[in-house]
Amino acid sequence: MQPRQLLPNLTFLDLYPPTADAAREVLSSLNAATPHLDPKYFYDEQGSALFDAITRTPEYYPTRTETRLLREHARAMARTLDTELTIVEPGAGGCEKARILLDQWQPRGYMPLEISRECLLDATRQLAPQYPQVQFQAVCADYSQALTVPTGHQELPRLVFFPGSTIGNFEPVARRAFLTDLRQLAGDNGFLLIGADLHKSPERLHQAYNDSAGHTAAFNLNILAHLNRRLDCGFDLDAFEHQAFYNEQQQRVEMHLQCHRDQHVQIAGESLILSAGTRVHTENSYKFSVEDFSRELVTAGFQPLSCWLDDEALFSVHLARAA
Ligand code: AVJ
Repeated sequence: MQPRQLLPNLTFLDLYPPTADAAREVLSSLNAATPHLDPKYFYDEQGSALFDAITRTPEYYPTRTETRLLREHARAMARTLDTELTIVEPGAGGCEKARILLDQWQPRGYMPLEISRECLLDATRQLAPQYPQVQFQAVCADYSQALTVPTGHQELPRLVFFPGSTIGNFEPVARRAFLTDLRQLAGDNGFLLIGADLHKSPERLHQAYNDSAGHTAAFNLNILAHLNRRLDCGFDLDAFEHQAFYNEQQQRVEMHLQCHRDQHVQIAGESLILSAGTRVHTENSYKFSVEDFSRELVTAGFQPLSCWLDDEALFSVHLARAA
């Protein structure tokens, strides 16, 4: 597939995952011993808007804390990097955080990878004219399936940007593999700038994932609404209830959808029954210590360069280079 030229400095490559693949994946995860859904299915246009609403609640500290860290330290980061580069961002969403780096770094290129085609197109069509000196290569893709990106000739060093503590969505074994994939993506002369949410009181975490306006609940339920829209499954959203809690032993926040009424749904041409009392696990959000996370970066082939925390030590941003 060839990239399309949308603007003088914006190309678009559509690798949107085939619907049949999504249907089979959803069917098998709902049929598993622990019924679950991959959190990537949160993010259609509606889900991205709901996540945005979450980030503006007083309870949800990660986004605003990380944004502040990036704003305050972007210049120091640029000095440490001391090279021209291309930013590659898996799961870029609306590219809000990249804007901070675009403003303060003047990179030569920016390549967002995003599963929601609408978000990606809206964001890059807006951004590209505002940064005419940056080459934008938008790629619509499920980065959890294949973390490979188009390469040009005479490439500049890449900085892989993975903010938001999305790394916390991965189970420990998968996380290790994914960080190694990010190391591959960065290349031997590349860098990684990554956000990791930190351990804190269970009360604070509970509030962040149970905001009083109900945006997190709506976000969680939207995973079913999205699957209805995309795959015509026939979930009755009223039969499900949002649950989020801190699992101390696993050091993660868990989100679930508790089913209160028998559900007959259709996926990939098959019927599936979710009986009352079934709980569908929709997300894990692991929390870290700076020391543990730095060690994980080393294990994945990175050399940590710097790490920035806010005053309350709520959130961490790590800069590393390929070792
Ligand atoms: C996108 C994974 C960083 O775990 O905090 C927010 C998603 N889920 N509220 C997180 C989320 C519920 C978020 N990440």
